Amino acid sequence: MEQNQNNWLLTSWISNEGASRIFIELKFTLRDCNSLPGGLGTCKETFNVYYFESDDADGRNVKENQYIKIDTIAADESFTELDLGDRVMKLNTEIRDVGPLTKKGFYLAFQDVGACIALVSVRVYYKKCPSVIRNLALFPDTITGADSSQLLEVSGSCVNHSVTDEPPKMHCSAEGEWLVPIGKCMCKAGYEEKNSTCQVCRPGFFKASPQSPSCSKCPPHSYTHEEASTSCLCEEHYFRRESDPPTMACTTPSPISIVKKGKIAKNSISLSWQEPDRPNGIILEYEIKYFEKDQETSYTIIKSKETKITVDGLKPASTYIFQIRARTAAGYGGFSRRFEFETSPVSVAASSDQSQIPIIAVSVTVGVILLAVVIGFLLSGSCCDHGCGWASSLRAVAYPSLIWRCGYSKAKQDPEEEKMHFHNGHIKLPGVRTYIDPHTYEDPNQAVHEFAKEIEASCITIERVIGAGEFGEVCSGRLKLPGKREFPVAIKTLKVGYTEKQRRDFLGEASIMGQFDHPNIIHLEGVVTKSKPVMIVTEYMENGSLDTFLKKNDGQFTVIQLVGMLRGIASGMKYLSDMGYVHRDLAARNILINSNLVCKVSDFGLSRVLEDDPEAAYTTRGGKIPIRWTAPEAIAFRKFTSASDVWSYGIVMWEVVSYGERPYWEMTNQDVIKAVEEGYRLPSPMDCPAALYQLMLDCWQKDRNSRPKFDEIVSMLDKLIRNPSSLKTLVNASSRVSNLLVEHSPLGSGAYRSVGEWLEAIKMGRYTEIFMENGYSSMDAVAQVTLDSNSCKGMNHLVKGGASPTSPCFRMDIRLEGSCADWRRPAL
Ligand code: Q7M
Repeated sequence: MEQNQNNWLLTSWISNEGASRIFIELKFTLRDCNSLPGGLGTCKETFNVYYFESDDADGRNVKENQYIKIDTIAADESFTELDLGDRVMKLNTEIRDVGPLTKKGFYLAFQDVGACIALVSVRVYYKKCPSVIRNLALFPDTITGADSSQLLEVSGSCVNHSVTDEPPKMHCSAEGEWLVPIGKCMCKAGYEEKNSTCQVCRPGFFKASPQSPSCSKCPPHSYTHEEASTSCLCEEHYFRRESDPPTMACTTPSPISIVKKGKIAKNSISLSWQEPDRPNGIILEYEIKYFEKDQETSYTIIKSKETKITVDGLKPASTYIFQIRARTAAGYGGFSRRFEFETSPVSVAASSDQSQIPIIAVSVTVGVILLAVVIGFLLSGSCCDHGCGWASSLRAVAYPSLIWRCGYSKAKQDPEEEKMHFHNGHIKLPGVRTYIDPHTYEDPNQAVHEFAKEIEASCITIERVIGAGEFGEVCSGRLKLPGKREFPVAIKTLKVGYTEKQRRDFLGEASIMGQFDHPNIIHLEGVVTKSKPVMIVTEYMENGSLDTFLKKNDGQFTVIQLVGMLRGIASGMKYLSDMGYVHRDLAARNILINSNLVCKVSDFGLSRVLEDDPEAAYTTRGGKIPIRWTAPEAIAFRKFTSASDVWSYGIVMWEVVSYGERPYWEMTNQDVIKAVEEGYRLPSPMDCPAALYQLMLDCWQKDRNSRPKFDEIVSMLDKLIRNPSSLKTLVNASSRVSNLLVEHSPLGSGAYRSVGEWLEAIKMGRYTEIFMENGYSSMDAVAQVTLDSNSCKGMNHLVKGGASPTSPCFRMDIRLEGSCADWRRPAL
């Protein structure tokens, strides 16, 4: 109410953060002078706003007259006493801007010359064009210009994996809006635009140049396993000209189009053909495939370096189909169409073709030699006695190169031509289907595609990680193949960043598994090699590995169920041994079991070396062997055969019947080797049918030839299943000492005068004190020992009725039989 009011309110220093135009928004209330009794004359309805620029907070003490006035602010709305009574406040909002600013900051000041005013808020701000990606170029946060009509030109930078020939530009208006974009960036080759970023082309897709709009699927007969591909590689036997664009499909060389017959005899046909007109490189050789008409599953392939050949060894008066293809450095071209020629009839040939006689003579001689060699193999048991058993001698017959090494000369054949016989795509050996070591393939990729189906990654849904394999994660998931029902699968993946060797080893496993087709062998569904990650897909086994499963379900199965599992494993092993495949790491941990309790032989570890098998121990020669499961001859001199697999099978039987107990418990590998060598064997598991334990002992015969064969084991188990009462007889409890190694080659009955002497003899002298403390001071007392399997559960320790619960648990490796005098020499 006083005259000449001059009240100032000053803000603290405000940084302008680089902006040259700032905005001030004021919110205030103001009392209507008319509503003030007697206020007229002194009362004001406006106030003033000033600013003062300074680079720092020192400007605080400058005089009021140095402040620059921004404006006088009047209220749009004032309020009266009446409004006050209603508690209504009329809030005014006014915005002013100031610029261009030239210093780092400023003060604001408010001057009141007699108004009834309440300044509710002051908001100070500037405007910017926010960072944005437009046309694949990134434009940064840009503070608007000082002038209210100014447009700022801003350069953008191309986002990751994009390029441009004209740097993109845009304009930032004073209001903070982006205007008028010029120029653009494009995703570089191998990348495509998605959501304003450049995304890598997935394996199987490519983008050849920045100008192409998006990644495209590899054209027919080409592939890429890499991300960010700018082109696709041609599949084997397919080519693309240097001058062809990468969008063009790969094609085979133009196949041989004309095949002419030359001389025809009753056993032979001469053929000639023309080199293809666009051979795609120098032709290295031709492959001639032929078979008797309507017997396509059984064909022969011969090779020739020339454009002609005489095919002999044919049947008289028979029609043959011929197809020829060329091979260049880049691979094989497609086969020609089929050409049909007929040999001449016998009568004509016999009279007119005298020249056939020496051929017949040679053929007969060769046949006899062949027979002799085969018989020789059978008698000697092996052709190359240095570790390649019967299976490889069979293989030797199939592979001409091996035949040479084994001292068997090929039948009359042009050295330029090699002849191979096939049946259903496999090398033909009458009546035997043999396992082919994928290492015999020069090109491991060929091996894997020979034995394993390629699965498209899009058919697979990965659901969960269920474990870690040597090359990457093992997952469970589902497979939906076209025209088939979806079903669960296990998926082994090859981790990213693998080496070429790791990929080869990883897929080598699929080349092995893919050769097997048996209900008790883990079934390979296929492989994913054309995209990443590379995967091996097998059927899914709900219950995982057998050892863990049995431990989890201790004592839960009937004897028949256990024998059923063993029967399955034996049947799978019979199949593998028939195929000539030696497993080398048969153990319960390598058996998978599904929800129907069907057991399937598999191999979790590496297929060849057992480096990653936790059970594998180094032998003196540096190899790695799972000692507890391995036959003595395989440990001693690496004689791995189906007979050594039978030994391991016996150990698996023991593991199964004892629900996953560890063979030889915590004995060291060295002690195991020694004990087994001295003739001791695992004792019968608890409640084990005598017939099963007998079968185990048979499998553990030192002489490998005396061990049963897998087919005999299968028949034996079948017999037991058919006649369940045969399983009722359990191994006599008194003769069964769960933790003892049983001596099977009697070493004479030792008579010991004292407990100490006996314990020394069995290398358990360190336990003498414990025996004494627990009252076993005489051999008679020891003879009274009874087994109490509950006292030291799981460890199978020998405990006498009176042993105190605090007495240490220990193992006593002896055989208890009748009186003290009868005891055999204790083993360990
Ligand atoms: F057939 C044989 F035994 F002769 C043979 C098999 C020879 C050579 C190699 C192989 N390979 C082989 O068995 N591979 C293999 C693939 C998948 C082994 C195990 C699996 N596998 C499953 N099928 C698993 C599974 C599983 C399942 N649950 O169905 N591996 C696992 C796993 N589950 C690894 C860790 C954890 C869980």
